[in-house]
Amino acid sequence: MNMRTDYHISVRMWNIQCELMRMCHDVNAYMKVPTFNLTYDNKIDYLEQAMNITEKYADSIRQAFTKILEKRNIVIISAIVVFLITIAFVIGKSYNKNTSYEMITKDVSWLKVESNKIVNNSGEQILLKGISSHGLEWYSDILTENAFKYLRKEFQINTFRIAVYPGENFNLENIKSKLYPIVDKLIELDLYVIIDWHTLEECDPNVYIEDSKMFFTDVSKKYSNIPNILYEICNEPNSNPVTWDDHIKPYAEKIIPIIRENSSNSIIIVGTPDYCKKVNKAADNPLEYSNIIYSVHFYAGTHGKIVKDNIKYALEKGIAVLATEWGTTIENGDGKIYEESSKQWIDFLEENKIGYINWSFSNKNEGSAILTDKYTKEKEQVIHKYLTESGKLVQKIYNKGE
Ligand code: IDC
Repeated sequence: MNMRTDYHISVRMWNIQCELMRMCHDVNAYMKVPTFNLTYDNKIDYLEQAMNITEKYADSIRQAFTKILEKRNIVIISAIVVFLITIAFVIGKSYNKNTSYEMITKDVSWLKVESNKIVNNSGEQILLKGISSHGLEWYSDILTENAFKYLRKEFQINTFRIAVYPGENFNLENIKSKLYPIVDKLIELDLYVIIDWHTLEECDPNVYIEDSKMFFTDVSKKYSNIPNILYEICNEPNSNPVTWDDHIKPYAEKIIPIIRENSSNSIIIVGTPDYCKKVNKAADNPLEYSNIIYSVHFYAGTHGKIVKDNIKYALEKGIAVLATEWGTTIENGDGKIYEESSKQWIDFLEENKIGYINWSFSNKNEGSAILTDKYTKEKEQVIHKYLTESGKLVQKIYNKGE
């Protein structure tokens, strides 16, 4: 080994020891490793001492570095968590800016009728609580995703009903192009959807039965085996001589198999005589199919004890009942609202575990509409400012006064 090499090794050792000392100094706070001052003159002494120190404290130093590393990991993990929370907050803010109304996810499952109860696939009794559209033909533009999110959050609905009016001007393709995007949105939002064939003025649902067959064939094919969808095959059969036994039941027996062929498990809702006030008539001669619900309708300013008694009778006979339409006004859907009677009705239905769907989510200038006629879909971010008296009452009742 010549002088040059010797010198070179010394310098390398010197560098290594310096590095070790620096590290010792770094961990000093943990380990209380002795430190000492270094001058050029005492470098040989220092080297020796440094070696001794390094050996002596080797284990302690290792542990100390592990601690530093752990500490650093905690710092890094904390930083990542803070970063993610910040990102989530920023995204949440911008999401809220766009939609205003947070989406709450609830479980939709296949519903089943067991005697007079509607149960989910865990066997729990389910109460369908919702709002109905006005005619899809005229009021489809306000049926927007944000409006549904709003109703879901602020009215606590789990169901939305869409009314499709048959009639001379009925156009299947046109209706499907309006209906499907709306139903798709409702499914995405985890809501139950009642597709309502809104018979009314024709009194007897058999009048437009051919259109009804085509409509339900296509819709049940499109939503074959989707648990969200419930089919309401006739809104309000009415007037003399339209009866359950001779008109409504035979009509139902033609439509139900069409739907069941495409979607065997779906719930089918059938209207009852006299604008759905006589659910007792269906109870006396029920359909021989499973998963059938019979509909009852009431308007708080007009109907009371008689309709409630018909409901009790039907439940006692063991059929399932759903109020697929109720209004806060008298039965013409207009004029003032009846707060007390509305509350009593909903209490009665809740006690009997019967679901209820309010008429209607529209901006038509009439007492039963939920929105004022100043509302347009462009106002969906501030929809709450356009609630009518009826809308406010329904919201209060649906939120149980909260
Ligand atoms: C009403 C609408 C109203 C429309 C009228 C006739 O609110 O704008 O002019 O129908 O088409 C029902 C019916 C439902 C009625 C509602 C209120 O199912 O279509 O809507 N009502 O009259 N049964 C009892 C009351």
